[in-house]
Amino acid sequence: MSPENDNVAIKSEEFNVLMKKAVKELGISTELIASLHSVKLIKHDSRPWSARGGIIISGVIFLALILIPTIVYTSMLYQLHVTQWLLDIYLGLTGDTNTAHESCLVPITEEMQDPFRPPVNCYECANVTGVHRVRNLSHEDFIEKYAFTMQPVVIEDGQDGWTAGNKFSFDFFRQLYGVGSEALEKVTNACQFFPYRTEFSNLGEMLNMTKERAEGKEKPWYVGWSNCDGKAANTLRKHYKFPYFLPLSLDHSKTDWVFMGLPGYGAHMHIDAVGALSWQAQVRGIKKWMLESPPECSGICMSSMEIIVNPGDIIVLDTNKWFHATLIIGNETSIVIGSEYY
Ligand SMILES: O=C(O)CCC(=O)C(=O)O
Repeated sequence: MSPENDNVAIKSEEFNVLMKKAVKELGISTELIASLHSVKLIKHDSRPWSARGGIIISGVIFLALILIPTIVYTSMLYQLHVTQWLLDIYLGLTGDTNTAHESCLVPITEEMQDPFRPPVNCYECANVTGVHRVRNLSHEDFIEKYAFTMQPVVIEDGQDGWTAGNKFSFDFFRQLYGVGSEALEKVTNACQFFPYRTEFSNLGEMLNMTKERAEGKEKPWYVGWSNCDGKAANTLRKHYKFPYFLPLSLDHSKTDWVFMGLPGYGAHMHIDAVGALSWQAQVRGIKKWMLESPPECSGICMSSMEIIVNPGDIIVLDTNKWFHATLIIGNETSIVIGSEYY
């Protein structure tokens, strides 16, 4: 027993002796004594700490340690997080309607996403036996067979008529996002940057690497970034067209993604939680994609498959349902531009 509880026990013993005396010697009934205001106060004060403040303190501890983290964590996982509401309020006040480039105030890490993503409906991949390679893909076929299915497809004539293959290079991007330019400032402050295994913390640092390193003579590098700058987007779009097989009736993200890096490197195995499907145009270099079906589809879907994507190809796949990793093969620096649709 604690000293406080000892004290309480002694006091209530003394109190009981007094009560008995009053009943026996003065003839007062126990009900009358119990109804006295001062007795009520004494009884109240003599309750142990745990009975007085315990419930409130336990409640506070429960809220602080269990309930609040659970709500915040769960809401972050489903990207309906409080920060998103704050962001919406902010966007409403500022009149900015393009939310596609806004990043969450609390970053959601892959470790948090993977174990809590919604499970895949394995019927969607049960019939997938490999990657389709097609040409002349009509809007109707794209919608019916690929747009929202788990069937990955490479559209081999996807970049016909584009000049990006001749224009995009490390130097092209270094000029597009020149030191001190508005485009670089916007991309640094408002877009996403994936350093993968490099030490770069933003696009500016990456584009500032030495010529030797850019050419693969020093440390390796592979990075990705989203372009949410309007002027830079206009320049990029001079060299690539909206993929011909994508119907305009779908919702298309205004944000472009660029992935660039040296042979031998790529993205580690992961699954996305972006709620959109993506297309990636392999502008330069050759990229191998390794796909794995999610563990809940083991025995139902092909466990893994590989796809080689060549310059001129566009790959479409649901990166929210397939675990995926990439590896640049061949000798050339890989440059990819892509975007998302809903
Ligand atoms: O293109 C890559 O190397 C990685 C792309 C990727 O992981 C993604 O789009 O989620």
